Amino acid sequence: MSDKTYLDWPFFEAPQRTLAADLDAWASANLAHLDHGADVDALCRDLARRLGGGGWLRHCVPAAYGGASENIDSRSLCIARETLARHEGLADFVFAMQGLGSGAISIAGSEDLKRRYLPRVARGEAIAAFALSEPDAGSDVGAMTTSARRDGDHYVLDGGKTWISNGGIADFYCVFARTGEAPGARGISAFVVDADTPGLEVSERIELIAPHPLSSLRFTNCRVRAAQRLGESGQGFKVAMQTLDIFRASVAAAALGFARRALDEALARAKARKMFGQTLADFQLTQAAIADMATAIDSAALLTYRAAWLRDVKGERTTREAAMAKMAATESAQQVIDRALQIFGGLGVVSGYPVEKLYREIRALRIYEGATEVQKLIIARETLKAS
Ligand code: COS
Repeated sequence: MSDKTYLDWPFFEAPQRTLAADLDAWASANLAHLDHGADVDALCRDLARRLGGGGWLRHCVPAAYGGASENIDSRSLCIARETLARHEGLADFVFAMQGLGSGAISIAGSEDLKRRYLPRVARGEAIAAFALSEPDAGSDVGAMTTSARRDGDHYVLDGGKTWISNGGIADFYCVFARTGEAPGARGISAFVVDADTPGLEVSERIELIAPHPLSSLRFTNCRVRAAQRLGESGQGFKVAMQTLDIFRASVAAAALGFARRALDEALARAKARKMFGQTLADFQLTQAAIADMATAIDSAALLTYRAAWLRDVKGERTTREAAMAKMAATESAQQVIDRALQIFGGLGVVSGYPVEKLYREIRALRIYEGATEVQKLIIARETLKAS
């Protein structure tokens, strides 16, 4: 039984507590026996439909466009991701991408774009993707070279994107490209590009240690209507950063869900495993590990829900707090899962055991949506700025 006492913390109100209980029950009933041998793309499409059918994806978009609350509620996003990650990492991935992939539309889209895309995202009928990174512009977003040249009432996109989650199964991509108003971060704009737009192709499929759809994209003379632009031209970098400010805290929540599952598995194992005439849990060395794991989890939870609460309730920009949560929660979850695996001994590295899967699943979270090193940069900048 996973620790739920954190739900009593003052960060939450009734809707988040209800969401935690209802989604936990739904996940127990619906995600227990996912066939990981099946085609991962088909599995993700199916999960999007089921998460949409269950009403859970409504937490990824604002209420006016089929969402659950007036503005995207960070605490609900975090509760949903934590709960899904604790049950099934792939379901968390699908949920997260519907939010991240459509976040730029919620933040900066015209009324027409919001109406055309967001309700379908919330129902799981349209799969979303966020196309920011390039081979030479991952951490340094301002170095991107994919270009969008204005041509009458169209833009013409040329270049390449990589590390694009949902690449290949997405129905649309929020693409960031250089429109050249200024060098670096100040000359970028954002666009919604439908997957079937001529000139857009999936150029490479990338296989991962914890499989999910991931691809590189190629844009060749790809004509996109100017009305598909998100926000003002030249403001794309800020739209990307605002989107990441929301979703980075939710990455922390996903790490928290993985860590909680690892602790649950480790506790059950430590209590059941007999050796030297007692159980593994009776050894002080095991207890020291459990103490470290439990404390790391609560520390990560406090940072995560502080960031979410600040954004929802105080309406503050949470660049620093989201970066702290993302860094601390992903780094400590890696250690918690490693400790859990150690408690399982040899079984921990056997394919198919939950801790083995968690060990593969957690690693990417320390890299994507801003590696730990980038989070440090952000935290230091914001701290220096405030001093
Ligand atoms: N919200 C709103 N505006 C922001 C912002 C935020 N969180 N962060 C930066 N900006 C604004 C700045 O205020 C600045 O505005 P002005 O032009 O008005 O001065 C502008 O954006 C440029 O910001 P900055 O100078 O800080 O840009 P840098 O190129 O130095 O980039 C980092 C800074 C490293 C923080 C940024 O590139 C980053 O977050 N990189 C990681 C990206 C990432 O997560 N990649 C993974 C891809 S997603 S899977």
